[in-house]
Amino acid sequence: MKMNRMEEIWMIIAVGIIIIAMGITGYQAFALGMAPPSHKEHIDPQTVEEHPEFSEPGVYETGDNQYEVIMTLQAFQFEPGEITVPEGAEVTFRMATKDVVHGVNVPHTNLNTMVVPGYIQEITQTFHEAGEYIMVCNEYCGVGHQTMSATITVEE
Ligand SMILES: [Cu+2]
Repeated sequence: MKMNRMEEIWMIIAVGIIIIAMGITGYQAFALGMAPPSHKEHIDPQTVEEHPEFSEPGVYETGDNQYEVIMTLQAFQFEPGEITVPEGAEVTFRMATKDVVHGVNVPHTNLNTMVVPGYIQEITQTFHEAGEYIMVCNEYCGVGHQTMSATITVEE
């Protein structure tokens, strides 16, 4: 097969890029041990209320300015719907949904995640500024989706 010189050069470059990319991915996976999350906590979405951890949703102080919010989600509410924590608090949200996939987003923070039936979702956020934050569901979950929200009050 007769090939144009430029074609040959670009083919070598393209194959080279693929080999480099595979090399980087392989190095990250095997040498650095990077992988998708593997420690997943399971929960039966139909018996969330009977689960020892999720039977009493609420805000719990777990340490020095550390809080844990045990939260259940269902169409179309977050429970607890009102969360109050002091300024600078490190808040770990542990969440489980009782029905469909819901989203959890607090605008102007990095708190943004999905809560998928069957899994416990955990996300930690430190609230540095006092004020009132709104938590919204950003994963369409049904006809009342737009009313699904909670408030987080960060006190000075
Ligand atoms: Cu929702």
